Amino acid sequence: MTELKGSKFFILIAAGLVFIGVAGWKYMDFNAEKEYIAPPPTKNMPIITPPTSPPTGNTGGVAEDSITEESATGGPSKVQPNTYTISMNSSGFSPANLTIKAGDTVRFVNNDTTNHWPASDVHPVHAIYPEFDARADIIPGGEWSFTFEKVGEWGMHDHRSPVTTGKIIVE
Ligand SMILES: [Cu+2]
Repeated sequence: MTELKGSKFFILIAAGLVFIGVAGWKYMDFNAEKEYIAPPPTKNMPIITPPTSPPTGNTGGVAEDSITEESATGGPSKVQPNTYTISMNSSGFSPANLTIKAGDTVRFVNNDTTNHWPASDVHPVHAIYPEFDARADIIPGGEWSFTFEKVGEWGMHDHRSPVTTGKIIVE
């Protein structure tokens, strides 16, 4: 009798454990599902944005889209215009001399802590290529782009510091 009682007791315990296990699993499953449906609010999380770094201007006048120079077939094609970057900093224009094709664009990027003003020679009236004139200060971190349509050798200077010179050769 004691033995039977003992085994009944064991079965009862075992059934209880199974019940607790199933119930616990269901409960956790339910919680997991609930959590999936309603994720915790993120309103208090800090919004991380990538830092905006100033343009480095280290492209050194290298064409940014020179891959378009040749067509895929390698045959003669209309050459796509390129964009070149000239950095303006405490040591002047970098590069100071640049050879481009008619229709190409030059970006003048101010990487200095003072204003700069690229313009065609001759200071102060800029009459040699009047359109090639920023006509305003380019502030630190700012830039100005100009598309050269006229073929020729165009001397330039910094209108804010005319001793700073350079040349754009348009072929
Ligand atoms: Cu000038």
